[in-house]
Amino acid sequence: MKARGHAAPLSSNEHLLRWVEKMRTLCDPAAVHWVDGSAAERRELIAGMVTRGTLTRLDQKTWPGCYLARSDPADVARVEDRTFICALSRDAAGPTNNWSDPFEMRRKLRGLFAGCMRGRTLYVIAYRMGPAGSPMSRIGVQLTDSPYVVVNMGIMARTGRAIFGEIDRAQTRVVPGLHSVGAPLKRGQKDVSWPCNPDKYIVHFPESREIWSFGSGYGGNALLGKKCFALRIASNLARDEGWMAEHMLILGLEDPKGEKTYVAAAFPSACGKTNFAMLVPPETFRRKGWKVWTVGDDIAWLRPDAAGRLHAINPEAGFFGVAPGTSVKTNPNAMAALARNTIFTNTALTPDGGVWWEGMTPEPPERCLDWQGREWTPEIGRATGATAAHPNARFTAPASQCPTMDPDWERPEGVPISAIIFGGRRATTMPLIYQSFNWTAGVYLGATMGSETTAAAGGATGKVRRDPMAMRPFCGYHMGDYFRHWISMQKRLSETPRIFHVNWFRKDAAGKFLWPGFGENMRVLKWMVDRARGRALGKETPIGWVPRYEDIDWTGLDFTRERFDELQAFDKTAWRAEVINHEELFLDLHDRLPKELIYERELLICRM
Ligand code: TSX
Ligand code: MN
Repeated sequence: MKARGHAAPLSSNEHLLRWVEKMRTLCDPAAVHWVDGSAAERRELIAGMVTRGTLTRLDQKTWPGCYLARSDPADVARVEDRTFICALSRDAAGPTNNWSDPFEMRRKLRGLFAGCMRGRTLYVIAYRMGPAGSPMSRIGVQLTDSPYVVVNMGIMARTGRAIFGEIDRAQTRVVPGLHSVGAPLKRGQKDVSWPCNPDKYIVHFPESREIWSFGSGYGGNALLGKKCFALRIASNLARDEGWMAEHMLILGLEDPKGEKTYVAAAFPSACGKTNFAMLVPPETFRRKGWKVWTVGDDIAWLRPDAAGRLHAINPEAGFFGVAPGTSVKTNPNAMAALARNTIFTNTALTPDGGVWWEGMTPEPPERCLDWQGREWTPEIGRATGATAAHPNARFTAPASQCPTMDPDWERPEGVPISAIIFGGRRATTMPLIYQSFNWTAGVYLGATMGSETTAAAGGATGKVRRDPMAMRPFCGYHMGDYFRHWISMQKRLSETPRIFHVNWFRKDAAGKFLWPGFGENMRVLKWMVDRARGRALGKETPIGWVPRYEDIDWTGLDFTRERFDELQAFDKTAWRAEVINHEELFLDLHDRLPKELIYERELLICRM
């Protein structure tokens, strides 16, 4: 074992050393490995996982630096019902979070973690969320017994020796996170390829800024920098410190003059957020000089600068994207990003050592191994309904490999945000695009946004689920207080970003999508930028400002005025039901709901 060379601490921070020692004593691992982030270390970790069957090496000529992991079939997604916000008071967590008494939970966790790493190595990962030298960046330390997590964290965050150096130099307060797959090994016991525990706990202590994660090796449960830190803990930091931690992509729109306008956008799952973040403008736009630049695809940290303009950074360094549906047609930039140095999880494996997933190519391969390693053919798929890839199969790819990465994506001061976009998947009611009258009306719009559930999410399909700011599973405190924080941000800003709502998914009476979506969304984006820069007119409606047909650039697309009117139609009956539905969410939050939102609802009703 080379592990000896990694046993020496890479930090001299007393607090960190004491905490690592305390957790080592609790978890009782066979070895401790301080992650230096070197290429040699990564090679060793990967080689070990290939030997144990955790990773399968893909054909290195066609997929250089790429590997496939197959998870336990019971460890394939985030576990929202096992996710806890352990604030001192139940009320501080609010009705949208699972709450547990922090003292009781600590007792429970001490029991679960006692001896949980026996026979395994405890890895110490220092990671930074955010670019180097940014006052908006934050540091965390994750302890884990999963080498899969170490390698994925190495893609998703900035890790390694340099970050330990930052901890030592700045004596910064770091966010501690303890993670275990919860599968100790007895002496001589053979390991399985994907160890995990049926009993899962994803626990956050917002007051002490701690994360404890037990039993899962998968994505958002195990890569603690992402949902646990950058959203649930960071939303608490942001409220206390006057900034915002949001479930948003960030993109830059460059016009033919070379002027860039940045927008941040929040969508619930299954709306194609990653596709939007990497949008390819239509040919006619590209010829005129329009470009779309990617800053991030999932999380934005937003803060007013000294002049009161909202600036955003992407705290992440990689994409943890849903593979199914990703193709050269739907997202060529993601396909380029994942072509090398990528970890695939729960995709299918083709006979030539490549990966495949539903929607990657028009035709499925003649045969392959499915996400569980079983023989799969299109015939088997048709007969059993089994997909080759798991619907939540993922790629972990370095952001730097995305061809549309903005040259300024790691600018320490962030990028200035001119507009915020909310969206959802709605077959009816919601027009393609409208703009809120002002900041507070925009907060109402974000607070009441909803999306129809798809088969991929599990549960009933086609029902509207309210998902405020796409933060329902990620806000680490009371949703009513979160709305209040949003409203109060106006006071810190000299200029508020314009707020829009989009819906790419409206259907006609025959059940067909009215809007072609994908690159054509550029036309809508351009109107938003024109509005934000005071260059476009709008038309007032009861719900907000909308473009007239002639305000949109239609060159290169055959889209009639009649079709546009159908897409933008304000259906009074449908909106009645919509507003009544808003009340249901408000009832859940009533004791902490800002009165501004109650007034906004009244005004909306009056206008209708
Ligand atoms: O990602 C999507 N976007 C955003 C792209 C920048 N998808 C895929 C969502 C699944 C996660 C979309 N699907 C979009 C969209 O804008 N729109 C649709 C709906 C749609 C699907 C297929 C067609 C049109 C619309 N096909 C044809 O019109 C031929
Ligand atoms: Mn997300």
